[in-house]
Amino acid sequence: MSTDYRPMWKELGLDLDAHDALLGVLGPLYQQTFMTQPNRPDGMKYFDFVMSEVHGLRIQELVEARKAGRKVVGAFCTFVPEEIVLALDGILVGLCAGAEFATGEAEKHLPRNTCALIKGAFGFALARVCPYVSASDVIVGENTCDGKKKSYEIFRDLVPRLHVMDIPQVKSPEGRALMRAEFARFVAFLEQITGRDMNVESLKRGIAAVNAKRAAMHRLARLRAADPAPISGLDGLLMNQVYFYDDPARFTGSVNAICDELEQRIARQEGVVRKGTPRILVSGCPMAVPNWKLPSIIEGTGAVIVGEESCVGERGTQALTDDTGRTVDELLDAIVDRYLKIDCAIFTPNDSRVEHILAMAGSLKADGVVHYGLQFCSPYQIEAGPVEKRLEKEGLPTLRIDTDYGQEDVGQIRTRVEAFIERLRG
Ligand code: BJ8
Repeated sequence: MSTDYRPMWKELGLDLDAHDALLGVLGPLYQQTFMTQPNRPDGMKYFDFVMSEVHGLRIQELVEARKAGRKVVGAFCTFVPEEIVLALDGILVGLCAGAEFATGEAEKHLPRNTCALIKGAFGFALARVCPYVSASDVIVGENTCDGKKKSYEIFRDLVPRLHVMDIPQVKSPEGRALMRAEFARFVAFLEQITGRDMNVESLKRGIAAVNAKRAAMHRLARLRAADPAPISGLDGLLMNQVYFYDDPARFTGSVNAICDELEQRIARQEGVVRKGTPRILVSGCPMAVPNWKLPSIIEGTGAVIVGEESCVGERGTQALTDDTGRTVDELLDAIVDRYLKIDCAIFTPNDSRVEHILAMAGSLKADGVVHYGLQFCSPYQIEAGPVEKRLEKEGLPTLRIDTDYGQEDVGQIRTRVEAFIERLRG
């Protein structure tokens, strides 16, 4: 970052010393994880720039947008409908929580056996190091897993404004009705804080912007099916992570520019690894910035990740919203139908998730699946057993890794991943 953003961070109420400490870790980690990769597509320079300015230029844009009267909505979950936020001229940003920070402080509010994602969210808010939390006019929580649901009762006191959305746990007609009512309540809430009314045109514009973003990610996913892989899994994950921060139109353009480049690479049979390199599909809990631990280990062993069955990945981007409705009600119905397709492990039963993993593994020509569970995440850790059984039954080797954001188990995970890759090679 060449500009001095300290006055802006101070105005946002950040603890400048703690924030310096955070950036002092993130910068070198990014350099070491991403910039040492060979033969990256040229278009990744844009994403490197976004990441270098993730607490700078992007925050400045949000601050300026707020001055111009727009509202910034922070969210922790892919169930928060961006179409609606955009339709009311808001900006949706993901609140990452992909690292440990001020864990001791977080554990004063939460039991130690809470997943790292929730503890990370608390740590960032308590230590005042996240400019996205500070720049949000409202944060949306969602009643998904028990950990999140109960922790929002405490989180409410740590942030200026929290709106909690109830999310069904069963994909039944009643579950759908609940989601429909909650999305309507979200519309009313946003209309009240933005002072705007949603109409067919604005909602169609919101749907078009988000669909374009998703379609670009679908194009990227199709290109990642090529062998040799034209882009690394780390870079693919990075694009999925930036999805949650960047301006939607600019992001869409940048992903499509990389896809143009990848198409040329594929035509030349050029890859980031050799043809025949073991191909891994990662499945499970979301990996938010700067959670690059497991992908770094996997790709460090000489395999390549070709897809992410994750909310920071294809679970989050998988279906487009039908935009053919002629009234706000019809369009809202279509939004609900789209979000109800998300196969998060909070649903019971959640059979469509394993079908989606199998479909992804088939289309991406994955040789094996690494299932990633965050410790103390009951939904994904419990679902991992039946998922593994089914994938193995279908002939898809599967490795289950349960971990957190700490570095203590890196050596042990590397040994297990190496043995798994050997199994795939065999
Ligand atoms: S739609 S996956 S983003 S809820 S890791 S906090 S589930 S204990 S993140 Fe998620 Fe929405 Fe579902 Fe996606 Fe709880 Fe598990 Fe922690 Fe988790």
